[in-house]
Amino acid sequence: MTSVMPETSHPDPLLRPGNTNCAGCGMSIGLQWLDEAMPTERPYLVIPACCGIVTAGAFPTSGYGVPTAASTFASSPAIATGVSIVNEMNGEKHPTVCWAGDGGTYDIGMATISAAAERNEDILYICYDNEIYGNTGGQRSSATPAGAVTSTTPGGKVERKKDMMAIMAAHRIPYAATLSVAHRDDFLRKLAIARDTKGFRFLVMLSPCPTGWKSIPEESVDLIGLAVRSGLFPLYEVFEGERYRINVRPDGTDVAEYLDRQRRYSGKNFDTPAVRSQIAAQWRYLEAMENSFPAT
Ligand SMILES: Cc1ncc(C[n+]2csc(CCOP(=O)(O)OP(=O)(O)O)c2C)c(N)n1
Ligand code: SF4
Repeated sequence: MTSVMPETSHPDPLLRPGNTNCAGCGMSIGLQWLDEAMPTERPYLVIPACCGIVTAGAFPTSGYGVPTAASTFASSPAIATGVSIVNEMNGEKHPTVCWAGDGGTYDIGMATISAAAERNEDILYICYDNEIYGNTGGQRSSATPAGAVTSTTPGGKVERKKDMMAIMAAHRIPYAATLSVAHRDDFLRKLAIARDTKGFRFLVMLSPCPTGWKSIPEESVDLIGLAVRSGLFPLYEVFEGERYRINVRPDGTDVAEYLDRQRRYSGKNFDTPAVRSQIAAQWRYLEAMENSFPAT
């Protein structure tokens, strides 16, 4: 079992104790590892409407121990652009980090993410993808997988999940990668690459959300481990939009082990064989990309 305890020794942690995150929330792990990856030049956060800004709480107190700007849904990469430029003008080395949910990334923030990526702004964009609009009651987003029951898809979502990594790779940004809270070393390694790379970097982590997924909080890390091992959530990196590296391959774990532990997949029309064939198709694509365009 992977240890999720952070090793930061900073006296004021990036994610302060006593915040409002639910038990078993993937954000809590991701934010602590972000802290661990940036012990000296600490990040400046820009966070749109999402659970992550609820975490900050009410002014003048904050759940964050680093400077944090709250933005509208659609504008976090635009605001981060300004923060990053002012940092550079002032000679400051603090990384500018957008921390956003899938609603703010796959849906409502798409225009400004695309614009900032195309300009190759010096921003580290991290999406914690819990596959729903979490803090407003669990509505479907374009990151919600087919078949998942949400408050706006009571019979299970019909459409498939949007492939945000492919979209970001198509912008030919310096670095894009997927993150798993069950793979701590891989997670921290990718954060270090992203920290040390200039330009627009995009990281997306599958973020367990017991509240929306109807799962057991204590199983959050194990769930993500199953998502990776079954091939449902591939861990891989894309450099400059054209060089691929797969980090973990499926080990034969049946995706049913992941699906069966979440009540959001208990809708009567849910089709596990369809998920298995989507996984197989996804892997044919990824293997072809890595074979044709390997990252050396
Ligand atoms: C333009 C706009 N539409 C809707 C809302 C209401 N709203 C605030 S947070 C939120 C859900 C955010 O979902 P996501 O980005 O996935 O983050 P999560 O809540 O899951 O952490 C919504 C719909 C808003 N603030 N602004
Ligand atoms: S609703 Fe989900 S994403 Fe939001 S704080 Fe709770 S567990 Fe985390």
